[in-house]
Amino acid sequence: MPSLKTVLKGKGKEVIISRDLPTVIIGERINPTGKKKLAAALEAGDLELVRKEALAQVEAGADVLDVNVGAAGVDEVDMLPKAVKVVLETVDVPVCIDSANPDALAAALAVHRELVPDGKPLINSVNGEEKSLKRVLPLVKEYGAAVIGLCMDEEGIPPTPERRLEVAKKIVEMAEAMKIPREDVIIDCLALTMGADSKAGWVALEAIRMVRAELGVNMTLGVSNISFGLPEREVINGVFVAMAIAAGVTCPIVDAAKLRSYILAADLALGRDEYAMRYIQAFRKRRKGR
Ligand code: THG
Repeated sequence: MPSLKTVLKGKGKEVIISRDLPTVIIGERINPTGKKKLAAALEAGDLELVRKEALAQVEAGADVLDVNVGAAGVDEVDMLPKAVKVVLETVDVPVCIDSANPDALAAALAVHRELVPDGKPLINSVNGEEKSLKRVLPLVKEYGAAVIGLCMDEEGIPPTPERRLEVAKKIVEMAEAMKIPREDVIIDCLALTMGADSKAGWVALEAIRMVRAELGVNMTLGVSNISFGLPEREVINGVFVAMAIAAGVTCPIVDAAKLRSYILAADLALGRDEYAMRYIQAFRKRRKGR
């Protein structure tokens, strides 16, 4: 399968996702999951922490920022567009608009278009359920966005790699039937926590290899999910992100400050960093106090 190119556009920066280019880092930190302070701030309508996290993540090497405001007591239809606006005002990287609520996605996309008329955001996400495909794919089309397709459907998250591939195929086919190009669909094979199921990592990796071989699309993965509840999460996340990249993930969702060095090392080990320039450059900058 040839490597497809997904182009995302923020206010200033264009980011290209492809197996032939360095791995693209989607920063995960604008997300109240496990962050009491951020959850409380969002509940109070305070977006100062969102602004801070946006700046810090770009400084740490994030190429795209995931924006998720899902927490108890937060009206996502109201807050997601506001958070996207703050991020677009603060940094120039593309955004990944993260919500399970299609109305919140639609509201955030409208604000995105207003602020960056020639931009191209990433919608996170659609899944294989009829009602999700029917509601979200028209938004992808209307806004000329790219979209993350989760490998789950009416029956939940398939337990086998083969069935995750089937869901991925269905999403890609439904998108193509609506004239959404295949390169604008990024598949997420889903990393579940290995603390609950020790085969969760393997199932995701095997699904990634199958999707790469059969569909050739770009792939993301919420890497931190894998280590919930386990000790030394950075060890697990660092090893797992390298294995996922080797298997075919091209734009993982991670904490850039913690995982960028592992991702640079993975790209180097896979022959995607000529003369080790990026790896050397990253650590040279760091020594100068960056
Ligand atoms: N796939 C897609 N999108 C996703 C996910 C995915 N979006 C959300 C999530 N999963 C990925 N983002 C996160 C964000 C934070 C954490 C995990 C996944 C996380 N947070 C720390 C915790 O809960 O312990 C917070 C601690 C801190 O850093 O302060 O682990 O799978 N498409």
